[in-house]
Amino acid sequence: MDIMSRFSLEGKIALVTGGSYGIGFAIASAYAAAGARIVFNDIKQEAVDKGLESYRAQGIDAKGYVCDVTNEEQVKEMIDRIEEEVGVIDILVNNAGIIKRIPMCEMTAAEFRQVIDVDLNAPFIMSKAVIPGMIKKGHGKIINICSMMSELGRETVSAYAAAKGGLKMLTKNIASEYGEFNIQCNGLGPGYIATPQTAPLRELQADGSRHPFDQFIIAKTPAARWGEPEDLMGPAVFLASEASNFVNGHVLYVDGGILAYIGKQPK
Ligand code: NAP
Ligand code: GCO
Repeated sequence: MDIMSRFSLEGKIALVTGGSYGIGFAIASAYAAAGARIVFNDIKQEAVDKGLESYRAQGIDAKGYVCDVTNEEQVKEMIDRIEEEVGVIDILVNNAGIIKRIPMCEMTAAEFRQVIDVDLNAPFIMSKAVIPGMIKKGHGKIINICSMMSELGRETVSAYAAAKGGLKMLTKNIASEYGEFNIQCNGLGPGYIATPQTAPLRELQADGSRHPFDQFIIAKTPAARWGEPEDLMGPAVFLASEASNFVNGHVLYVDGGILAYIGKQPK
């Protein structure tokens, strides 16, 4: 048996939201290497253009669309355009996300809502838009980018944790409601990954020492390092491929062991 063919994405169309750079870009690059046709969106034309350049530099003929994933009208238009210009989507990665690191009692309701809108409402809007096509096609894969904050809280990230906790349950509900149509919906839960989103947590201090949070994460991670977007490629391909056709409603954590570890004891 050619077991590796079960990991192939040949002939599949994959849409990665917020895929111009960071984790989304790494996942889309891995999907292209596994044979998929890549489509991505970003909120600004310049980000889409930058993303297209980065994909081209890797020899990937991606197609980019400007779309704010929180805007249901824009999402509907984008999906209609993709179906017309590329084809019906087989794989959706709800990757687009924001974070606001503000002590909860100093956060405004508008700021809280903005994070919930991008990190939770948008995956609902995006999934609702692609599921009908997947049902017609007889298969589909939805991968929601969750987080350590789908399981744990920490100071200043109340909105983000609420959104990512909700995203874990939305994942389980989509799996429950649409599993009978051969649609698998799973979460991918990255640990602490070195991307622009976490750059503030890794900034060198004025005295050249590592950021306290950087040192904290190293002590909390058995792998004793930050993750790289590349660490997510294999797990993401698995969840998008036939190899995971009986995996549904699961959140696959790719965290170097953080969730399993109490943390390095002080010397
Ligand atoms: P990032 O570097 O901040 O990239 C986020 C992407 O989402 C950007 O391309 C951004 O576009 C796009 N985006 C934001 N709001 C959008 C909207 N309304 N519509 C369309 N696109 C939008 O983040 P990242 O670190 O790659 O993280 C990607 C995902 O992984 C997020 O869901 C994040 O919560 C999650 N995650 C990250 C980590 C980590 O340690 N980095 C760990 C666990 C989970 P613009 O740049 O144009 O705003
Ligand atoms: C933070 C970080 C984390 C990571 C990621 C961890 O401020 O705690 O940004 O939230 O982004 O979600 O899995």
